Amino acid sequence: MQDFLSTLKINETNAGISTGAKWFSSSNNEPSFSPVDGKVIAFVSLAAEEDYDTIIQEAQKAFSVWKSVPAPKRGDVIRQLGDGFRKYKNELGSLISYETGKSFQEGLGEVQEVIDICDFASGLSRQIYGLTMHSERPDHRMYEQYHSLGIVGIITAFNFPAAVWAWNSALAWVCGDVTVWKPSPKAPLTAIACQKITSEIFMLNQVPEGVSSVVCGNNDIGELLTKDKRIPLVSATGSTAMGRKVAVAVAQRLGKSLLELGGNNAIIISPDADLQIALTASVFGAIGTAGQRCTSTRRLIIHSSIYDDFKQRLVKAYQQLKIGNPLESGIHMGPLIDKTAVEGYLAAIERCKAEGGHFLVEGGLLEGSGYDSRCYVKPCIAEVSPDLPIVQEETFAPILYVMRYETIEEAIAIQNGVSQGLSSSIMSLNLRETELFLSNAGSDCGIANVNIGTSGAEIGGAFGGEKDSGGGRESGSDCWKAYMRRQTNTINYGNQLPLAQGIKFDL
Ligand code: UN1
Repeated sequence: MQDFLSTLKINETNAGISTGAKWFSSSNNEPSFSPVDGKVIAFVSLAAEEDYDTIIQEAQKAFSVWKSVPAPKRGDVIRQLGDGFRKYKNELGSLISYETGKSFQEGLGEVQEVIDICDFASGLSRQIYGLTMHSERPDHRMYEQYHSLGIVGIITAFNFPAAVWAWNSALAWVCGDVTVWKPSPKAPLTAIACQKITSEIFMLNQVPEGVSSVVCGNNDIGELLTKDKRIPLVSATGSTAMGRKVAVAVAQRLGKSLLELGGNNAIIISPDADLQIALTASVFGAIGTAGQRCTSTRRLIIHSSIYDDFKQRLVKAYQQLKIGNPLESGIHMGPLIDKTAVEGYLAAIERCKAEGGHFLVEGGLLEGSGYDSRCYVKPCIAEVSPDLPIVQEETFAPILYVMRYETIEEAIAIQNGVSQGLSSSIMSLNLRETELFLSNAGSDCGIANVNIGTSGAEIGGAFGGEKDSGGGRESGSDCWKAYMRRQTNTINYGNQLPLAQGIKFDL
C-alpha cells in the first residue's frame, strides 16, 4: 500500500456511497485499476437504486437546514475546506496521478484548482448580488435576489476527477445548495479521498450530513440523477454523446442542465508568432494529460510561410519527450486511462492513414519494462487536410493534426469549421490578427486565447464552450448564477395601486 493512500484513508476495500460522515457499502465491489502499472489500487462498492434513494432523501433534509445558514458563514466553511485541500495537496496529487495516469505536476495542478475555487467561492459568499431597478410606478421599488436552488447533481469524468467536482460543489455550497456527486467509475478513489477531506472539515463545522454526498456507480446511477425531479440542476462533464442524453433527460422534466462536453481545439500559428511560445504551448496542449483534456490541442493551423520550419521544431520537440511513470519527476506524459482508450487511439490512427493523413511522428503502443499496463502510447503528429472526417472528431488521446493556411480569415474559418466550440487560440504578435480572432468575426469558441495554448484555464473565468461542447459555463465570473434561482421583487409602499402598463382597473 502506497503511503499517500493511507494518509488519504483509502483502504483495500472502500464504501463508495457517502452522505458525509456516514459511509454505506454494498455487495457490489469493483476494482479501480491504475493505468500506471496495471495494478488494482483498491476496491470500491457501487450504489444500487435503493442506495441512491437514501442519498437523495438525506440531501433533501440537509438542504432545508443548509439554505438557512447565512451565505458568509457557508463561505467560511469553504475557506476552511480550501485549507483542508492545501494540507493534503501532495497526497491527493499523487493519488490523482496514480489513478488517472496524468503527470504528478498536473496532479498537483488539479488540487491547486480545487483550492483556488474554494478561495473564490469563499469570497463570492459575500458577493451574491442582485440588481435593483427603477419601477415605472410611483412609490414602488424593484429589485432581484438570488435564492438557493436545492440539490445539484454532479457527474464528472475521469480526466479531472477532483477539479470539476470542486468547481461545481464549492459554488453550489456557498449558494446554499447541497450536492450529490457521481464520479467517473474510472477514478472513484479520488472522489472518495475528496469526500473524506470534505467531511473532516464539514464535521468540525457541524455542517449537516447530506450537504456533500458521493454515489459511486455506473451509468444507471447517472441516469437516475438525470431523470430525478428532486434534482433541479444536473451539471455533467463528458463526451458530446453523453451530454446529448443528459440534456434530453433533464429537459424532459424541465430541469436545468449545465453541460461541459468535448472539444476539438485548435491553435492558429501566424507568421508573426513567437515560435518558441507557440511550440511549448502546442506540445503541452497536445500531450498534457496524454491528450485527454477537453481543452487538449488537437489541431494546429500553421501559416504556409512558417509551416516547414514549425513542423521541424515540433518533430524535434516530440523526440525529446519523456514518457513513463507519471509519478516520477521529469516525465512529460504518462499512460492513457485504460485499454479501451488505447484501442480508440489506435483506431483513430488507422482511420487517419486510411483517409490520407501523413504521419510526421508515428504513433503506436509503447512496449517493454515500465509499460506493463499496456496503456502507454506514443504521442504522434499527422499532417492532414482540415476536412478529413477523423479531424472533425475528438479522440481522447495524444494525436495532433497539423494543417496549413494562407490568410487569417481562412485560418479562422478552419478553426470554426468543426462541430465543437470549446477552446481556441492564436499565436501572433500582430494586433490586427489577434483582435480579428477575438472579434465577433473571430473564434466561435467559449474560450479564445492569445499567445497561450488551449488548455490550462484559470478558475476565475467562466469555463465552457458552444455548439457540441454543450453551452454550459462553470467555475469563475458569474457562473454561480446557474446554481441559484432568481426572484424579482416589486414592493408598493404607497397608498394607491397603480397597475403596470397604465392599465385602469377601479373597484
Ligand atoms: C476538462 O478537461 O474537463 O483548462 C477540464 C483546463 C483545465 C480544466 C480542463 N483547467 O485545461
